[in-house]
Amino acid sequence: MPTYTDLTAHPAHQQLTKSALYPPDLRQGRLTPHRLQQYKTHTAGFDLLYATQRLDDNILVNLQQLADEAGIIDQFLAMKQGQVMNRINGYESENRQVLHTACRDIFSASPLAAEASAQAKNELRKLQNFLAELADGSLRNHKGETFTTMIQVGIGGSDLGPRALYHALAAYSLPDRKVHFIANVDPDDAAAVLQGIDLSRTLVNVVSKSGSTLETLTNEELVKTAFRQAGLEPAHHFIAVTGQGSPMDNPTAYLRSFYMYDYIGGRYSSTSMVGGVMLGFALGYDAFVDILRGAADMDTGAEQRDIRKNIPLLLALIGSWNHNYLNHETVAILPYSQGLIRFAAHLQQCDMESNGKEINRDGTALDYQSGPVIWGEPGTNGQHAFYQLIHQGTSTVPVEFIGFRSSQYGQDITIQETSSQDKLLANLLAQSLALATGQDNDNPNKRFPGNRPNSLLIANRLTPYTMGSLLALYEAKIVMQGFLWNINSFDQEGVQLGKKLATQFLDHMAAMAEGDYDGNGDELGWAMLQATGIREIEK
Ligand code: G6Q
Repeated sequence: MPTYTDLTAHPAHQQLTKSALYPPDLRQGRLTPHRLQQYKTHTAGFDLLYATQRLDDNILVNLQQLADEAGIIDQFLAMKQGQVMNRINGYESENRQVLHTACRDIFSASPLAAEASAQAKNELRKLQNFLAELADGSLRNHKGETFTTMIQVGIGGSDLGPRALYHALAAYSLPDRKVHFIANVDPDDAAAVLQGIDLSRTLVNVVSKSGSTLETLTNEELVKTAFRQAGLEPAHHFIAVTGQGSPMDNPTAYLRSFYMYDYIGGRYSSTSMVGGVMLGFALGYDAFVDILRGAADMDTGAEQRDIRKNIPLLLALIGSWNHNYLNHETVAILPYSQGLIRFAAHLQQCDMESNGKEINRDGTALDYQSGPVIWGEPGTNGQHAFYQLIHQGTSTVPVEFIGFRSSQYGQDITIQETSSQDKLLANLLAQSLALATGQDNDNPNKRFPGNRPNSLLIANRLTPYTMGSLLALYEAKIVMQGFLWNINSFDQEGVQLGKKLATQFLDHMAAMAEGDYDGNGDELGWAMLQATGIREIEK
């Protein structure tokens, strides 16, 4: 049973605090070819180059000690084996297991959480049958035509990860298959998607673990209305992915129903049926299994105790070094891959909803920083936008670059002896070096301070396998940081207050619509409605 200790109570913390007074300087020749070779590791298809971090061997030894003292790997294994980790000791909490890894622990004869993996395999069989029916034509619309389009309706964890993966892998889509997403309760989101779609050849995949999310239920109704107006029966087009026993767990109302289980958190659910149904439709069953295989390999690699052989663990520790010891507040995730256009948005949720916590697992206030602010956009676009601040701004932004040696489509052009992919990669390498080494100049305006920490994750190509691996890499990094910070990375109480107040505003609006106006009891709320001009109130 792992012990839960605050970061500041570990002996290695004292060492790291001292080392942070004089962190290694990356300028003036310190970044050597030898260092580039030495500070490099490999896990499940990815190389991590970290020579451009402000680290040395001594600090790496201390980070290893920190990982050992915090029992990060023991906790990671306990999580994978099904220990109840989603809890705050002594207080009411979700009190659940955390078993997203079981969704892909399906390739070994002895999975770490056998029951959860068996449930995952069962859902996979259902998915395989469903996709086979679509492929062999036994499942068609009322006119005997195949389904070509899917709309996924869901929000938060039921949207961001699956959407990021779809964009990442759209290059491998089956012919004549397209997916659209509706998440926002803003009616313009649905209206824009519904424009120009042939609903008769469309499946709607409604994804909600709770089956009670306001945005998703509202959008489901909105899209059902569009189907009815087109003379189509929603039950012949709508699919549900939901929790067992949820209000949406009603197989007769849907063409097909799939389950996700309560031990899988929304933001960790992309490899469950939350992502599986849509990705299987778009890419085919085998490609979805490849995603799972990549994730499973990374999950296994993440069990390695030597931080220099475990990318997620090393990234988690480097992240803590930059955040807790060098005091950098944010992390930019900058993929040099157009496919990863939504990946930073997914990580924003996965990381910030997991590790944006101010109490430890006993409910005591932390006296150190937990999760950093995460943000990012694909390069090279970002270079023409916000990189100015990263190079010369007054805040230091640690960067995690991601790149691939080959493009996905392989459609390229050679101009002046180099391909577009070469140009992309040249920019990626240039940014990493420029941030680390900087450049002196007598003109202060042209001076680059350098010493800006960054690392580079690189794989051969963005495929279903490497996408699964990359997803699992970040999922593991995030939970490992949570273990290190002694926080519960698996709940999200911080979103509740906003939901409660939104319900209160909706009650006021409904009351006004019925002429049942009563400004008493919520003076601030009524004043907000009035001040913003959303509702005029005469008192
Ligand atoms: C993720 C969160 C949250 C959740 C959405 C959608 O970890 O729990 O983003 O995924 O609120 O919830 P439902 O899937 O229940 O609709």
